[in-house]
Amino acid sequence: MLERLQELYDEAAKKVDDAVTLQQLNDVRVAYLGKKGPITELMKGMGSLSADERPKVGQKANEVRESLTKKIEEKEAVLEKEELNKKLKNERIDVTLPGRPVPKGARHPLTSVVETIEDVFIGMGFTVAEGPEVETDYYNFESLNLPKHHPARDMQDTFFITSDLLLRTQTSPVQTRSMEKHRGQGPVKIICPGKVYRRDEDDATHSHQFMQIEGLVVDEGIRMSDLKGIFATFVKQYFGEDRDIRLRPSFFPFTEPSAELDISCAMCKGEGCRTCKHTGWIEVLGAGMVHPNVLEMGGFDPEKYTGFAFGMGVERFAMLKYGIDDIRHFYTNDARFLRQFARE
Ligand code: 2NL
Repeated sequence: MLERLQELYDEAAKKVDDAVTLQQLNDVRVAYLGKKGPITELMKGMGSLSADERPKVGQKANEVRESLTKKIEEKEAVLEKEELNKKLKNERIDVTLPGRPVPKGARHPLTSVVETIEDVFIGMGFTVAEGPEVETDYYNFESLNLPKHHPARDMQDTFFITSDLLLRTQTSPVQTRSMEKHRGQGPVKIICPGKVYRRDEDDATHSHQFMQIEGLVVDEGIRMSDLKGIFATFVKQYFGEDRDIRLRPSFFPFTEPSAELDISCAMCKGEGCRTCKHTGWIEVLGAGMVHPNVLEMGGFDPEKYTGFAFGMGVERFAMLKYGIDDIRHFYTNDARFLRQFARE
C-alpha cells in the first residue's frame, strides 16, 4: 500500500506539472484529493492491515495528501500569475493614441444672431426681458394702441386661442408688462427677443412663426436723436463700420412719429444692385417715439416721460448677414444648412 500511495503521488505530481490551465489543475485536485479519489478509496481498505502497518500507511497517506496539496497551490500561484500577465499584455491600450472625435452640436443660427444682437445692446446698457408666447388681447393689442376695430387685429393675421387669448404677434406685450412693473418710474431700457406668430402662408420671405427683437427706452427727455444714435452704433457693430444709416418716415399705431431704418447696401456700396433693389439702401427695422397712449397705458405720465421703441425680424438680420435666400431654411433643420453656422 505504501508503494501504491507513492505511485499515486508521482502520477498526480506529473499531471500537476503538465497542467497549463487553472481548469486542468483543478481537475487534478478533484481527481486525486476528492472524496471519490484513489487516495480516499485506498484508506477505506486500511481496516484489513495489521496494527503494525496501519499507522505507517496512515502517515504516508497524510504526507502524500499534504505534499500534493502544497504542490497544487504552488502551481496554482504560477498559473494565476501567468494568466494575469497574459491579460495585461492582451488588453494593453495605447494611451497616447488621439481620441475619436465626438460629434458636437452647434447653436442654431437664429440663436447665434439673437445672442450677437443682445450683446451689442447689453453693451449700450440695455437689459434683456422675456415674456409669454400666449398672450391676452389686452397686452398684444389694446395696450399698444390697437383698438378693437383696428385692421392689424384681423383674424387673417392672428392665431386666436379663445376670443381673449392668442399667440402673440409681436414681442411688444413683454414691453408693456415691463412698463407696468416700473410703476411710472424711469428709466426703462430693455430689449425683448422671442418667437412671434402670424397667420401667413409660408414662402421664401414669410413664416407663420418667426423671431423678433423689440427694444424700448423710456425716460425723461428721450428724443428721436437718441434713437438714431443707438441705431448708428448697433448697425456698425452688427453689420460693420462701413455701413451708413438713414431714417424714413413710416407708420405704426404704437409710435408717433414712426420711422423705418435703412442701412447702406454693402453689395454695391450705394451704386444700386439686386440686393437693395437698385436704391443703395436696405430696410432693416421699424421704430418710432412711443405713442402717448401707450406710455399712459404702461403707467407712465406722457407729460413727463418720452421714449422710443423698435422692432426687428431676426431671420431678416440673419439672411442679410449670411446671404441666406429662403426663410424656410431656419425651420426645416437640414443638418447641411445648420452645420455651416457651427462655431467653436
Ligand atoms: C417692425 C416694427 C416696431 C415697436 C415695434 C413698440 C413697443 C412698445 C411701444 C411702442 Cl411697448 N412700440 N414696438 C415700435 C415700432 C416698430 O416693430 O417692423 N417689426 C418687425
